[in-house]
Amino acid sequence: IGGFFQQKPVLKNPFLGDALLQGYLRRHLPSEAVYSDLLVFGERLVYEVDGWGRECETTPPKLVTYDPWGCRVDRIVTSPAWQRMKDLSAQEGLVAIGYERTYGEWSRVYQMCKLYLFSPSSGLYTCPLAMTDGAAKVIQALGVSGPTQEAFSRLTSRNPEDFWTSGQWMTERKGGSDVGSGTETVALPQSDGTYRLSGFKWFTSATDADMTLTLGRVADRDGRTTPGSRGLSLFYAAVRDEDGMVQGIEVQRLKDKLGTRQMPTAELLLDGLTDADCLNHECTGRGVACIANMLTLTRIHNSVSAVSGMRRVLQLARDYATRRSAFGKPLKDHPLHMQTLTRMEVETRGAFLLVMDVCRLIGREETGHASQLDTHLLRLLTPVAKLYTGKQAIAVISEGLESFGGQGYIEDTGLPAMLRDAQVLSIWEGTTNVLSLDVLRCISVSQSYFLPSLSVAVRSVDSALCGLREFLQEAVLKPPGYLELAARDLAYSLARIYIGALLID
Ligand code: MFK
Ligand code: FAD
Repeated sequence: IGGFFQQKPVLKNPFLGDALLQGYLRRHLPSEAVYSDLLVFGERLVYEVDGWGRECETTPPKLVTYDPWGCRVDRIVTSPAWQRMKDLSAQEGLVAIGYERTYGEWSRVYQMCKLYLFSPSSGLYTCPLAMTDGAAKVIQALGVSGPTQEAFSRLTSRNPEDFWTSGQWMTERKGGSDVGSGTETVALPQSDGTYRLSGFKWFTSATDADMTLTLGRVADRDGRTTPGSRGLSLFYAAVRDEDGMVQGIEVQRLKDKLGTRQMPTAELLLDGLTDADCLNHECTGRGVACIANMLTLTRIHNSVSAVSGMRRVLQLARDYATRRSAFGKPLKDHPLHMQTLTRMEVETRGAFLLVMDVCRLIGREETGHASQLDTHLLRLLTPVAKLYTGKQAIAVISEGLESFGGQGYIEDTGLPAMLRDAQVLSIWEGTTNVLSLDVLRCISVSQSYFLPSLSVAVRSVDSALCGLREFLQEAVLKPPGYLELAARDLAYSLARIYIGALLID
């Protein structure tokens, strides 16, 4: 009954369909090799990888606690598609590109553009890649030596047989934002110079990782530890034996999550995890400062994923607007519908330019090209981009779902998962408020260089910054707590001012 069947939206090569991305690369990295790599990768995503991404969603990971004979095994079983994502990530150099630096200061932009294409088809494999990249950066910054030598080469390998992923175990039950006072994990020094870790990690994503970076408090001979952030040290541990089994760790359970269901997120009891290496021996108690490089990079990855989610929903919505008719004409001929899509487009473009600018800055910093201004801008704009795009992604993807009408709400179209997965972008790697306070710390503690750095970078909207500067000067005279309440609005203003400048530029 009823002969009409609606055509579904069709995914096309995301590189070919993205004029802004192509234009950005033409302007900054006009390389034939990069162009053709992204073009071919875009084809592979459509015809091969996107299906694996769906498979990751429909075959979520499971925890097997015991083997048939009652022995505790704590094995996390992931889908074959998830395994293929790991191999593909190595082959395509999704972490390696950032360290090979074939394109000098533009290598990060190249890597992040590739991840931007990959992310919506990746079945959330971009999450372990973000942490892997962050771990490699921390290790590189602290000096690749001893046990981390092998780890670094595996994290940055293009060979699937050698490639490792890393976890980032920071959050404990007492505190995820406030890891400084919330971390209870104790590290007992061993006679061979390594540490034995005991504690409870409350959220650990992509727990099938080969290694991890984590925080703990070194205990003295009497078992005493230093409280607060000053007592935290950074540890590296390879978490599996040759058979892939975890050692000294109990996987208590996998979280039952709103989204990111493709990926295991576990609660881990560190029950005497041995052979952990302290990565900041020389400056014990600098755990947060030492892991900050990981936070920077994972926050950039988060921002890339946020924009790519917006771009994907828009590409599908635009295609659908040519296939679906209402009131006698295709949706694309309804001005109000097109206005809605155009507003999403502007949001997405602005976010893309902001995020790419942060990628440009980190590329400059890593290759020794960064001026002092660049370094300050990178520190300031990383949390700005993360907090802003994390929230924007939820809004734009939600609007995107509505553009498919009722079908946007139907599970097996794959569309609802996009919204579920977007919801986490503003929570993990620092919530909106916590990052707003980070931005506030940057600009209020160091007003003398952060605001001027922004002002030079965005000359065209200097007057807007004047207003902001005046606000900050006046705020000092207000009651305590006033500035903190303004932190979020301040961070949003910064994001909008900067995006405005990039769009005009
Ligand atoms: C698809 C993409 C997927 C991405 C991967 C997702 C997987 C999920 C992974 C997670 O969610 S991992 C958990 C992430 N957790 C957080 O992001 C914690 C959020 N909380 C904060 O960021 C807090 O602000 C912070 C923990 C850093 C506060 O801790 P403290 O101990 O109160 O830090 P404090 O005193 O502000 O800073 C200590 C030092 O670190 C200072 O250095 P100095 O002592 O030299 O002054 C800071 O300057 C430095 N620091 C802190 N944050 C920094 C930083 N340096 C550079 N960049 C930063 N962001
Ligand atoms: P809380 O810190 O308790 O925050 C609760 C609320 O209070 C938030 O809205 C926050 O913005 C607000 N708040 C806190 N402090 C302030 C303040 N000073 N001023 C104003 N507002 C404030 N962590 C890991 O370490 N590794 C992982 O792999 C990992 N994976 C995750 C995967 C998923 C799917 C999720 C959801 C989380 C994951 N996390 C992981 C944890 C995540 O990083 C934390 O949940 C996050 O940092 C927030 O910490 P919390 O849950 O303790 O919230």
